[in-house]
Amino acid sequence: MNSVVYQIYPKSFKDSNGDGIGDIKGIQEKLPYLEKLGIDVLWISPMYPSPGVDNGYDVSDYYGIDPMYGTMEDMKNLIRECENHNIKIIIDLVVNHTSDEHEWFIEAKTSKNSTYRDYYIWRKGVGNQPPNDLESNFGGSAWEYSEETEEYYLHFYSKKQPDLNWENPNMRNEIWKMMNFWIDLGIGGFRMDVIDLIGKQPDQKIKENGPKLHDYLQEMNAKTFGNSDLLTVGECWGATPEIATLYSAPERKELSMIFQFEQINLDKIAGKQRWDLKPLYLPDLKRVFSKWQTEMEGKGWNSLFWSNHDLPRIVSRWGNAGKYRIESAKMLATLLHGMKGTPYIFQGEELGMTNADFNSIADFKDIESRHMAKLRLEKGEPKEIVLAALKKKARDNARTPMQWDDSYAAGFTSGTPWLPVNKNYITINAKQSLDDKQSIFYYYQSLIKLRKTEETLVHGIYELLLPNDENIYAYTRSLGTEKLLIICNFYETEQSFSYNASAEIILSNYNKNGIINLKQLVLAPYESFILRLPNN
Ligand code: TEU
Ligand code: CA
Repeated sequence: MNSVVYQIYPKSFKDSNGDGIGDIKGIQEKLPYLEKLGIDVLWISPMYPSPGVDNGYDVSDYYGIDPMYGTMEDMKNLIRECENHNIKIIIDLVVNHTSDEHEWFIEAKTSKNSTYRDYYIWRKGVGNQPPNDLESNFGGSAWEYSEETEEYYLHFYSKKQPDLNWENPNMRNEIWKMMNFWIDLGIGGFRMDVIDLIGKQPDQKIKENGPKLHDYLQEMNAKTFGNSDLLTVGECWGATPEIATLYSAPERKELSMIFQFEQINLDKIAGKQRWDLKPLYLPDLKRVFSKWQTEMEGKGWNSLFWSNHDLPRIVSRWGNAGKYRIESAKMLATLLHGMKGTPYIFQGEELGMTNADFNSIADFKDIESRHMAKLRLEKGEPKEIVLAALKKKARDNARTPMQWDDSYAAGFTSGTPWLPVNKNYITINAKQSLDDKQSIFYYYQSLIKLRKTEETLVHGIYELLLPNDENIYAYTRSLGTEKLLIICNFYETEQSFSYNASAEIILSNYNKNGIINLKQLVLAPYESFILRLPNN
C-alpha cells in the first residue's frame, strides 16, 4: 500500500547496443538509478514480439520478447536482477486485442471454420457497408472488411489490432494459460491495457463496461493471480468511482486498482475530442480529484498519476515549462503524491522532462496522431490548428528518449534515436539532476521516502479546503490525531493563504524548513508545502 510505481516505455528508456531503440539490457543498466529514486515497482510497457504499428500494443506472440528489446533470457535476467534491487516488475497485459499478425488471427481470417475464428468478432456487412457505425478510438470505422471470408472484423484500435472475443471460453483459457506462464517467470503483476473494453457488445454498440466485464475479471483472478501477492491495475477510461469500486473492492476478488482518466479530460472542450483544447480551470481539477478521493474512501483504492506514454508531459501541460519548470514540477508532484492511493511516475517526470519540440505535423510518428491529422486536414481544418493540438496533446510528447546526460543523443543511444531527443537535454538530464541536491529528482526521492515513513500519507483521510479558490489547491490528510496539510500554488503569481495554526514543514519546494505560521502566508510562484499540523 505504500509502494510507488515507475513506468518504463522501453523503446525510449535506454539503448544498450546502438540501434537507436531502448532495450532490456538498457533497463538493467539503469536499475541502480531507479533504486536510488526509491521506487518499488516497475511497470514496463509491452515488449512482446509485435509488428509495432502501435509500439507493441499490437502483440503477435504473448510468449516472447521482441528481438529489438532482447531475448527471453534477458528478460529472465532482468526479473532476477530486479529482485536483487527489491523491485517488482509488472508487465503490460494487452488482451482486448492482438495484432493481425498473431497466429490466431492469421488462422481465423482464412476460414469461417477455423478453430480460432470465434476468438475474434466477425459480422456480415449491411449491403456494402459495415455492420454498424461503431468507431475506432484511433478514428474511422471500427469494422474492417476481410476479403477472404467476406465478413467484417471488429477493431477498437487500428485495423492491425483485431479485437478478441471474450465470450469464447477457449480464448479466455488461452489468456489464463499465458498469464500463468508470466507469473511462473516471477513477474510481480500486470497493468491491463483497456481492460474495461473486454465485455464489449458490438451489436448493441457497447464498448466499455459491458455486462460480463466483471465476471471475466473474477474468472481471471480465480484462474491466475488470485492466490498470489500480485499488483494488478486496469486501464479504465470509462470508470466512475462507483465502477472503480467494483474492480478494486478486495472482497470482489478482481484487481488491486484501476487507472481512471476523468481529470485527463478537463482541458478539452466538452463533447469534443481531446484534441479540441481549452485551458484547465483549477476548481474543476479539485472537484474531480476530490470526488475520487472521497468516494473511494474505505471502499476501493486509487491510483495516482499525471503522465503516461499516452499523455503529454505534465510540466508542459499544467505546470510551467519555462521559467518555473523546477518549482512547478515539484508542486505538481506534491499535489499528486500527497493524496491517497498508489503513485505512478512516468519515466522522465522525475527530471521535469517537457513535451517534444517538434515543429511540423510530419515529425509526429504515433499512429493515433497520424490518423487524427489526416482526418482533420481532409476536413479542411487549418494546418496550424492541427499542429497546435499535436504539440499539446500528441502521445509522442511523452515518448521522446529519456535524457540521461548532456552527451550525444542525451546518452540514450550511440546511434540514431528512433524518435528525436528533445534539444533541451543539454540542461535537462539525469546526470545534472543527480549532481544537484535541489533537483526535481531528489524531490521525488523525498516524496517516495515520505510514503514509507508517514503513515498518514498512506492511510489518512482526504479533505479538500478552499474548493472554489482558482489558484490554490489545498487539502488535509488525517489519521487519528495526526493531520497533514498540503498546499499548492498552481500558478506563477503570488497567492495569499490563511489557516489558523502554525505547522511543521515536512517538505517545501523552496527548500524551507522549521515551523511556519500559516495565519498570513504568502505563497511564491508554484510554491508548495507538506506540513504537519499540531495534534488536535
Ligand atoms: O490506451 C487506451 C486508449 O484508449 C488510448 O487510445 C487513449 O485514448 C489515447 O492514447 C489518448 O490518450 C491503451 C494504451 O495505453 C495505448 O498506448 C494503446 O495505443 C491502446 O491502449 C491500444 O492498445
Ligand atoms: Ca537497442
